[in-house]
Amino acid sequence: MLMSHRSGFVNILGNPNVGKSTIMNALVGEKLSIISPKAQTTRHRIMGIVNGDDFQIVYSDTPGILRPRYKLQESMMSFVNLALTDADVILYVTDVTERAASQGEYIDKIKESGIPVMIAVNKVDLSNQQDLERIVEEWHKEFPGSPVIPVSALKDFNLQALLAAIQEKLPEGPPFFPKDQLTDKYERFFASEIIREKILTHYKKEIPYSVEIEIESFADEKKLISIRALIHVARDSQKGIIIGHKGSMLKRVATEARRDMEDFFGKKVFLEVYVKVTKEWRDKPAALKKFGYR
Ligand SMILES: Nc1nc2c(ncn2[C@@H]2O[C@H](COP(=O)(O)OP(=O)(O)O)[C@@H](O)[C@H]2O)c(=O)[nH]1
Ligand SMILES: [Mg+2]
Repeated sequence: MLMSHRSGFVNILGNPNVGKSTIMNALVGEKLSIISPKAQTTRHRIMGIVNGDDFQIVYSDTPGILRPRYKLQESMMSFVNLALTDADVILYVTDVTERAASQGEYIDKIKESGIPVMIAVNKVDLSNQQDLERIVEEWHKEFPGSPVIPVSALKDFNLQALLAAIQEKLPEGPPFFPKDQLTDKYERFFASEIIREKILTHYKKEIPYSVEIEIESFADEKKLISIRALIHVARDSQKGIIIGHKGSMLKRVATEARRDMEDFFGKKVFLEVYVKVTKEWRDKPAALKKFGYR
């Protein structure tokens, strides 16, 4: 008898900073999506594929739900809206600090979509039993019939229950991607994201939001990967901030990024990083297109 196969797109939606990327990485078992305490860390839709003998789950991590203030954010939100149209299952991520009742119109869009929803209440390590029971109850009221699963992606708590609930909702069907494929993105993308994560970590205020990384060249040679990256900033004044006193800041970014790249690619990396001013790129359609936004 042929074993039945299940496969589907599980799209991860929710507000900024609730832990969507942390959950996807934990479920996939690889650090595909960069994570930071700052909102809007994720700018693209990133797929993470998990394969078993009889199933394939294609997760999509998305930027958080937001009201766009510039063109880059409009594009980010278009990734979110797209994720609402092609999901087999919506994994709505919230955390213990959010209230079900105050989620706004996006929740209505999710309900109207008719797509099966499951709710992951993340960061339960920051809550207590009593509060948690109330929060779970509120989400049950908001989404009657949908599973509400408390998890901590950071502490790896209850992710197995989440996975089991997801698998139960997967439709029957053949795999969408080859069974050894992990993601829809190319190596260059991950190289650029690793650099952006360092910038999110080491710079304050508007700097991380004004930066885009371009991988000018990526040469995978026998023993080493040679990467040349450009850090685009939106204004002249930001260039000096990125570089820092005698280049100290940029050096730190490059060193830490190189180490993470070596972990990620499992190979020695030679990394060169330059800074370039691309005036107001966040509002320039041509620049956005070049950087892979729609
Ligand atoms: N305490 C706690 N923090 C978490 C948990 N999951 C994620 N975080 C933190 O929440 C912040 C935002 O995480 P991220 O995955 O980037 O959120 P996203 O914007 O929804 O993708 C980061 O500082 C994470 O380390 C969790 O289970 N518990
Ligand atoms: Mg994210």
